Amino acid sequence: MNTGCGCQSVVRSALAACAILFCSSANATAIADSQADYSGVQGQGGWYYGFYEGTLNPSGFQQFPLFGTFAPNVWSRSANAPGGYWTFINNMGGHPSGIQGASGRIAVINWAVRRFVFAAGGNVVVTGQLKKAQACGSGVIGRIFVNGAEVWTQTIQGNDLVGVTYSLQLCLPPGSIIDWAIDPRNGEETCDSSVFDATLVADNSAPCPGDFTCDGEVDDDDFAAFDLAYNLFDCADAAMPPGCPADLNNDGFVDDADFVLFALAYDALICP
Ligand SMILES: [Ca+2]
Ligand SMILES: [Ca+2]
Repeated sequence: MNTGCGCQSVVRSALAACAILFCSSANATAIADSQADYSGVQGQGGWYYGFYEGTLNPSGFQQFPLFGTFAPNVWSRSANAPGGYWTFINNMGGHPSGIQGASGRIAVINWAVRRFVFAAGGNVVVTGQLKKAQACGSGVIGRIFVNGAEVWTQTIQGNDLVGVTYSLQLCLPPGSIIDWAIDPRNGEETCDSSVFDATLVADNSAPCPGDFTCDGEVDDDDFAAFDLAYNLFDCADAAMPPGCPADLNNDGFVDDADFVLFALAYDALICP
């Protein structure tokens, strides 16, 4: 990014001060939690449950038709029986399908997918874990896609019950789609039950917190978003966008102190 302009230095200083004085001590505001929000209703809380087949990327996403049929509180394509699919998603993670057709299941590659549609958008930190739920098999590959692009991937060995954690700082335009996909790894589905979860938290200490639309500029569309939040004032207001992104100093309210920070960024226009 271009950082040659003096006014941008002022903005950076102001934002750095925010980070030191306020943001680091403020409570992070949760936007979504894959475990706490999990339900038997597609789209509830912005979450969807499904799989990829054929087109192994977000454009191939299909929703699961069944809840509670494979096992209690589990999304799936079929019952847990010969002639069905191994593919499922539960509250913790899921299971893909592969070409072994183990135990009489249909031999086809499915990546099991949990999807979050972030209607409001904004700066977020996404954290979670990926690990095996059974110590056997050839392992899985976890993949995270944001608006169609893969942003994170990790191979987990078959016996790895510890796995890895991840943390991604993202600026997500309104309506962004995040997918957490479990790939059976080389099409081999044996023992692929895995944990793959996620929590989204508002990140008001992001490099360009005034850019609510995440297009790299703080301009009129961001001003409109700020104005809406300023009129609502209280971050606890039910109408406030999740995470209260316009609360630039993280004190729980969108007021004149935030406007001062926003105006600096608006004057600079281009994100640092
Ligand atoms: Ca913008
Ligand atoms: Ca504030």
